[in-house]
This record gives sequence, C-alpha cells and structure tokens, in this order.
Amino acid sequence: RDMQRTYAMIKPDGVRRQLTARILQRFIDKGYRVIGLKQLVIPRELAEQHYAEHRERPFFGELVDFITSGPVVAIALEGENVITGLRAMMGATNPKDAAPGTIRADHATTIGENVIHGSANEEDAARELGLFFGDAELLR
Ligand code: YYY
Ligand code: MG
Repeated sequence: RDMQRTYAMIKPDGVRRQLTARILQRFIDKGYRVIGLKQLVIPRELAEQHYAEHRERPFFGELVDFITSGPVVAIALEGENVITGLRAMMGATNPKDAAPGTIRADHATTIGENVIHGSANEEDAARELGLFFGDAELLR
C-alpha cells in the first residue's frame, strides 16, 4: 500500500462547461478522498510558478493566459497510488491521443484546453499542493 496525496485541477474550460461535479464524482468512485477543494481565479504570478517547468516553451504565454482566463477548481486528493492513478484517469495531454474513457478523451478536444491538470510525480505533487493549499485547508 502506498498512500499518497496529489494535486488535481479542473481548468477554466472544464469549469465553464459545468464539468466540476462529474469529474469530482469520478475521483470519489475511484476511491480517492477529496481532502481539499476550492474554486479560484489563479493570479498570474501563481500560474507562472505552477507551470515553471514550461517557462522556456513556446506555448508558455498562452498556457498562462488560458489557466488565468477564468475560475479553476483546485483539488487535493488522497489515495493509494493516487499520483499515477490520477494521471491514468486524465489521459494523454493531447486529447486526440487520450485513451477511451479518460477525462480528456471524454471531455477535451484540443491540447491547449484539456480540462484537467494532475501532478506528474511525488515532487510536483508536494510542490503544487503547497502552492494552492495551506495545511489548515486540508482534511486530516
Ligand atoms: O502534464 P500535462 O498537463 O499532461 O502536460 P504538460 O506537458 O505538463 O503540459 C502542461 C500543459 O501545457 C498541457 O496540459 C497543455 C499545455 N501544452 C500545450 O498547450 N502545448 C503543448 N505542446 C504541450 C502542452
Ligand atoms: Mg505536466
């Protein structure tokens, strides 16, 4: 057993399209515990920190514009192997390559607006949870 925490985020396109409840239900059905939850508009500086690994990529400006374009839903998840489990539920970055039944295959159409974020590994999970949640905001 490997209990982990990870950071998931419904992006502005998903929130705008009323997908929040459906996506949260998928996590609960999978057996993950929602230990933190909030809707917010991400300040530009926080968005740049969150996506710091992509700072030099050509799409960075558009990525930050998009992720700050409207409210997101920030989610802290806890569960067994939830880091890779969440990534599997999301599907590939480009929805065209996402496996059937994944969130991106079912709900996204373009690589830029792909509905959901999930931390890539343990280090990113801890870092991203720290960017979006204080300890007192999380269930114990
Ligand atoms: O972790 P994940 O979201 O699946 O992909 P990343 O490679 O970390 O890229 C983050 C984010 O950037 C992606 O969800 C969409 C956007 N993006 C893009 O617009 N164009 C690309 N060629 C690659 C990524
Ligand atoms: Mg990533």
